[in-house]
Amino acid sequence: MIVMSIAGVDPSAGAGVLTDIKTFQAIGVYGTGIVTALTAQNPYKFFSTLPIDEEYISEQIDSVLDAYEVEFIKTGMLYSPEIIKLISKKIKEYNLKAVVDPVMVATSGGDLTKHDLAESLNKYLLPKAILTTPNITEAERLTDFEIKTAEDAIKASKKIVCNNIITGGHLDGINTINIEGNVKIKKQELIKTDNLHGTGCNLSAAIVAYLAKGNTLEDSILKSLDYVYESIKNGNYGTLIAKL
Ligand code: PXL
Repeated sequence: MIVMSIAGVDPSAGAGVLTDIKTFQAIGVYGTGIVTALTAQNPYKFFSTLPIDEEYISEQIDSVLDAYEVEFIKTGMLYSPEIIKLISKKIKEYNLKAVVDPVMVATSGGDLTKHDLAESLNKYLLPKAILTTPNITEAERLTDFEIKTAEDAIKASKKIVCNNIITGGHLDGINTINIEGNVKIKKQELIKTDNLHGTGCNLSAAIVAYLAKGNTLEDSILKSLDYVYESIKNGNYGTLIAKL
């Protein structure tokens, strides 16, 4: 089982492609990684971004898919509307099943893009996705609708153009899952910590790994919520580290 992450590189390895690969490995699938941008950052401070040319992102994708059979991918930081359009084209070309993490702002507060990506995500990428995994802020941007309560989250989930989970880290741990219009709530205990950097990346990567292992979309989401919860409890080093 070979999966793919298309995302940015966080050199501190808490977020982006590096943590995605660790999550894939921890769940037992082989991860490949396409780089959309380099960043200079640590969990507490975001310094800068260096985007990769679209042509070169395209070549990375083609080079991996030329050799490997991949069914499930996730997308993270995509940086620009042009890159979003490119990925949308590749999903169609290679018939990929994509989980889209609609990354717009880093946990540390750094902007991961200069652009307003919500419009192009809605127009080009989400209609082709099997799931999107916004947090509250991202769901608000995608829907232009303010989320203050659990009821608001349900309303927003119905406005999003594809299956979605709106994560509840900033809503008392209330995760809102909408699959084919059926909305379910999964509440989780919140863990007190100052290190949540990359937890969104790990969630979408875990979902892809569980899907590749043959789980249904709903089971993949539920197992991934547990996975990320356990990971945060263990210090959020991106993944669960095998006990030696
Ligand atoms: O968690 C969002 C995210 C995604 N991708 C990259 C990041 C971050 C947050 O810092 O750096 C590369």
